[in-house]
Amino acid sequence: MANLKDRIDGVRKAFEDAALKAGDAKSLEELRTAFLGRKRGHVTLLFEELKSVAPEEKREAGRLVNELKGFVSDRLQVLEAVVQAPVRPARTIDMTLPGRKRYVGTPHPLTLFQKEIEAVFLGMGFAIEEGPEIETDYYNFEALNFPPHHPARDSWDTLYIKDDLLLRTHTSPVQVRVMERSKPPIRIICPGRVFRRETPDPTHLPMFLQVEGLVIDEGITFAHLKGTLEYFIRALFGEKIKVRFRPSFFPFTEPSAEVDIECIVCSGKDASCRVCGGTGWKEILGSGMVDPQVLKNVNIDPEKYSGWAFGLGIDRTAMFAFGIPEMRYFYENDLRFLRQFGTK
Ligand code: FA5
Repeated sequence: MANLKDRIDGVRKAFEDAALKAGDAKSLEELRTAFLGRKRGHVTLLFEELKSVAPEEKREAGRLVNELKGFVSDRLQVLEAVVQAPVRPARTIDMTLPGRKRYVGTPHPLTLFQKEIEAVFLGMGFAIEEGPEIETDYYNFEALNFPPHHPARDSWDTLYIKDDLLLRTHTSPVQVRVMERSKPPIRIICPGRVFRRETPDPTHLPMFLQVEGLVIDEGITFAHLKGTLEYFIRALFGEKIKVRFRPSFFPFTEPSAEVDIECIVCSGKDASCRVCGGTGWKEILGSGMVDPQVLKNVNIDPEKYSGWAFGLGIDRTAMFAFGIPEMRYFYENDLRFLRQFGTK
């Protein structure tokens, strides 16, 4: 019996060593045959040996050999299940998939458009000037020929900070500041933000951008104003754009004209167009010959010098240039809108 016990331990050890090396279905099959094979399996042969064990030890010897057989079968079953398990595919990279796009910031469409405007005027020899957004009553109104309580002030619904201090309602105060500190010839544009008490709609905002233009020199006439503005509008919109000059009134220019361009949203075909109101035209700027009184206010001799000025709404003009029916889009900061402009 002691001899058989050693043989059982030896077979078990041999099986465990061999099992460590069996890594595929074929070697496991060979292992099963070597240990449990019907004729010459090591465990099977142990059952043969039971015949020669003394009768009183047979029961215990049989239990030990059966236990070994159970151990070998169970272990083989586990190992076979492991090698048959489906192999997970290795992680691969599909080089044909498009890459993930990282969006970088782009200039705001109004900034892009302002730069376009500036480029046209820089090309004509104009300089760029800036002025404060908080202005005094003098620069926003009085120096521009709006005496206190003048009814023309009502056309600009003004946001006051204190009695004499306000948010500028237009960029025209910058022309006064420039004329005060420089001598003619003057050829400038002044882009900037302006503020009015307005209810927003597709073509009106309470805060918007204007660009002011001013030319002062000897012999300047309305023909220069008309030629320059027509050239500028065609540079922005192309040769075919329809432009019209319409008589108007500003206290600081005489004569004055507003400039309309054809409604790019409906081309005059929609009687209920929310942009042009069905007229087919939309005003984009005010202009005129600088009133001699304004020149006197800044000590420029109106007998010697004359000049013209204009003030254009950048947002409203950009709306037409980009074919957008609604100016409020510019300020809603919706990335789906903003990403359509500039480099993507
Ligand atoms: C003026 O502001 C004058 N300072 C323009 C001027 C300058 C005339 C120099 C003569 C000489 P007006 O209020 O019309 O004018 O505004 C000029 C332009 O600003 C308009 O043609 C329009 O394009 C734009 N604009 C006016 N109000 C709004 C608004 N609420 N929202 C957006 N754009 C506006």
